[in-house]
Amino acid sequence: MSIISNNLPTAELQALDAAHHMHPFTTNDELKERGARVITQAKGVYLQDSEGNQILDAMAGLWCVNVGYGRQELIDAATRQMQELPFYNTFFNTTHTPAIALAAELAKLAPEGLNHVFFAGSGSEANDTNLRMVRTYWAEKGQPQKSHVISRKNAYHGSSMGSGSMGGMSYMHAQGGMPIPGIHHIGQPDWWAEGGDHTPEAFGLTRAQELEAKILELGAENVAAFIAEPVQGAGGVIVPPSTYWPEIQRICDKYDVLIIADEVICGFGRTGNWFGSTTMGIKPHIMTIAKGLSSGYAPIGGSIVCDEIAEVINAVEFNHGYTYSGHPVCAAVALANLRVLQDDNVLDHVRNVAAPALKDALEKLADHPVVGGLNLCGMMASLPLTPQKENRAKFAMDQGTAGFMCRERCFANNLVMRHVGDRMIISPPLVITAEEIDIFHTRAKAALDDTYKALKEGDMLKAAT
Ligand code: PXG
Repeated sequence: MSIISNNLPTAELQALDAAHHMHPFTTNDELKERGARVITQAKGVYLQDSEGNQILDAMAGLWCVNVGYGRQELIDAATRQMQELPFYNTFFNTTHTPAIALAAELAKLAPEGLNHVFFAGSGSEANDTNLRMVRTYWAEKGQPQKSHVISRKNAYHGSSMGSGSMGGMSYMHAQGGMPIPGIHHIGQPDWWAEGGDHTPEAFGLTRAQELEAKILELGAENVAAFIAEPVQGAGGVIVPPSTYWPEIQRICDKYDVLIIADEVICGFGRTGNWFGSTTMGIKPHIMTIAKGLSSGYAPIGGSIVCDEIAEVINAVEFNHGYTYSGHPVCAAVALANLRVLQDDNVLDHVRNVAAPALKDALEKLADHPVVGGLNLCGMMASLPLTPQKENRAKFAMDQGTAGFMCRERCFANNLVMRHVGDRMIISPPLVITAEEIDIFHTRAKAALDDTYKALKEGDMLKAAT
């Protein structure tokens, strides 16, 4: 077998990558032309690529490396667990201590009444679990018709058939037969892009009331659950107006509709609390977790389930599960991650240091002529780009063109900011220091300046009419 390592020249690695590796959410033929960026190592909040660049990762990998890269505690936990018991399943009346300990710890950290954990390998898998679990719950309660699930346009809940159907990404639904039947999508509470002349508060109420209208249209007796991210992440960091979640809660309570809070991004400190549900004042029946659960060091997800649903599901054989449900190595890494978050008081650091410093930095960036506002909740944020700051105008050219240009200029300034359409996304490791946030600010400002200059020179600062 030939050895492919970081010692090979970048071009050779890129050629091999293009020949054999199909990337997710990518036009692979275009990537082949450009060549994938090869990441070779990482420490703290910095990535290193095969050309030796030190890149500040303001995306925490993919919204997940909450404790930063290179934490020895997580590495040791994986090593120890691999030596002791690298794999055993949790089917057929067996269990093991990593799964036991992680479930118990999650029950302790979760809001009151959420005391049961069903493990999965990812957020997508966990949301597929949730879909089957809520339908099974109502069926076992003698209401099999109460099976419809309401979600939102531009939500992201994963990429498998169930989770992708519950997600509201139209470009995903265009491929492969999604959404599956029984899933419905209402409008999102994106005041910045869709609020027009309404106040954010009025707009939040209007969008929440779409849920009531949809429940009445379907018949409350047919609606199993509403699923939503407390703060939408992949949709562009959409922080709902303050009126939104209280109204959603009122409606779900009134019509006996379960709430699935998808905490895959919001969970484990991202919004300044253990869970985004706490930040937003939501009382969920199920929370989806993944990503920050293990800080991305090992693939693990799950559903934290309330007593009421667990009582019904535990009384029957729930014919569902994954080979890697509660994988011992992943569970051990997740436990070590939760220990780091607690022992290092990472949530206090977020509340007292990182989130205030990030807010300061982003407010300065929001003054930039090409930035049209700021969406911010704790350590997740987006800066929407605009050709016309005064009225939150969209660009006349194809959506995402300016965002892509800015992302490329971020890379050129050794910074990772992802773009969603024309919004720049920020979701750094939670352990980022105030000094590192200063560096983030300097690089982001340079990238925005470069983008603005290029847009001006290309006569691309025209607003859509
Ligand atoms: N729910 C939410 C809220 C997510 O953000 C998932 C579920 C699915 O998790 P898995 O582990 O199956 O990927 C996610 C994942 C992006 C991006 O480009 C975001 C996600 C995944 C991939 C890309 O922002 N979020």
